[in-house]
Amino acid sequence: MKNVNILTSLALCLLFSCKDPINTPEPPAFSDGLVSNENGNADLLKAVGQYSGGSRCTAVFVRLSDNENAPAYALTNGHCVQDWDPNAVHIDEAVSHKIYFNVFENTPDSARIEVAVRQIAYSTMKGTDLAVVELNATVKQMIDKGIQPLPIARSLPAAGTPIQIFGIPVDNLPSDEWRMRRTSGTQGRVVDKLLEFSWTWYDFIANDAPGIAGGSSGSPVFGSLADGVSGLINTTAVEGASPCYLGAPCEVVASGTDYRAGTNYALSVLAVTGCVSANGKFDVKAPNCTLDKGNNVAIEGYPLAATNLQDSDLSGRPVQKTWNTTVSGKAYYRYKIGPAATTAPRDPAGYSEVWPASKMIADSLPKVSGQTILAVLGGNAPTFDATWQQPKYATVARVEIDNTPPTMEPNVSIREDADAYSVSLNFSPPELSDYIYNFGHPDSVSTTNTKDYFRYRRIPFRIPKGKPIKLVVYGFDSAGNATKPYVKNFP
Ligand SMILES: [Ca+2]
Repeated sequence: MKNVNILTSLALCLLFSCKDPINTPEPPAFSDGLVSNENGNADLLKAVGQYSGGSRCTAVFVRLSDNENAPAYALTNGHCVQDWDPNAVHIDEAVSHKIYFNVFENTPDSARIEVAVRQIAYSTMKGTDLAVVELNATVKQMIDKGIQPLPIARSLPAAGTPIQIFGIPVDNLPSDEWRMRRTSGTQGRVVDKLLEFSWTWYDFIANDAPGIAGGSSGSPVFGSLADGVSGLINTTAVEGASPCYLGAPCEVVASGTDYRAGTNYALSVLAVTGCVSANGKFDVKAPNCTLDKGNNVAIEGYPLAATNLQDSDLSGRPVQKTWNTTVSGKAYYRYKIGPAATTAPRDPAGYSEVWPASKMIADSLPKVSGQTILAVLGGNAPTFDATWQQPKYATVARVEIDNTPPTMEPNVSIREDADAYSVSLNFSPPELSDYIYNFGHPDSVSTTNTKDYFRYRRIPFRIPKGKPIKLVVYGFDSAGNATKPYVKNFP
């Protein structure tokens, strides 16, 4: 009987390619650092490649179905493939990107396997940071190149359990070390709202793995390799000069925001599994697909940061005191506004009555420092119904109310030649995002009355030699708060 059973299961294996995970041997264990594939022991990691688009990222070839004639798909971050619009959803857009697979420590550049990206099947930075890219190859053609797809996990690793991450960091590394590295750590808590730059992300998972750097974006996160890809690394808190700005993601907490230096964040990819059609193609309209389908209003007019304690800033420009936001793309909308800590765009409670899109959102911006959120739902029916953009997919704008002076002083470079001093003013957003300056005879240049000052246009200006000259410079943060004056007397 036993022999018959073995024969039967072998026959089944031939028919079904033995894809049952129960029959999959546990993959080998790897150590942190560069991954070598000398004996083919890391062959299953050929599916992790370097994404080459506008920037360098990591991508992973995943199995969406058992149909080997279907297109091959890889997952990476939205920010690796698209513009940085915080509310756009991109579907089926052609690009000229590529992915290099087979990038191990011992693999020469000539042995990398280059596969073109046929199109962005799906990409968004709205609520998450996910791209599904369709490769210019079928699953079978990838397998014929020696690259097997990795499964998508059925659940996230539990908080507190070990995770491992495979990716190709490039920052501060010579190009001959742009090779796959493993890092490991512990699956952390799920963060309800994570903020960075203009983005608002939900349910990202924190982790503590070291070595995440530029190029790691899109790196797959695994509990065990056999379980498959559970998430993708998208950001890390390393450049913490200004929390919640670019490179410094911050978590929304009851008291405001919390910047946790050294923490990485990953998005879940579990939802991708529901977005596959019967023929194995990725399909955001598939009945079980919960990804944002882009049935959304567009909004514009709000600033990234603001302070409205006065009517104008030191340079004389009027201060934006309201949301000043126009809504387009749908005939009607509902909205809500409030502090990030207490405003949940995905919660249906608290949205306004229905307004026509012709009406601008002109509510006052708050005066109190902190992150404030505007969430908008749009629809073409005059009353809110199932055809509308649902709260789960609300369009979100975020403004940082910042009432504090820049944390940096004006950054002034002066070069001297035979006739003049050449002055350039150096930017460091968001703390030094704008400058005004004036110079002239020391008695004629006021440090306090700035109405005659010039806005710096990123072109160095020249101060002639030979007479006493006073130079005054003010810097501004992105909200418009001014530094103390920088004053220099020449010669
Ligand atoms: Ca400030």
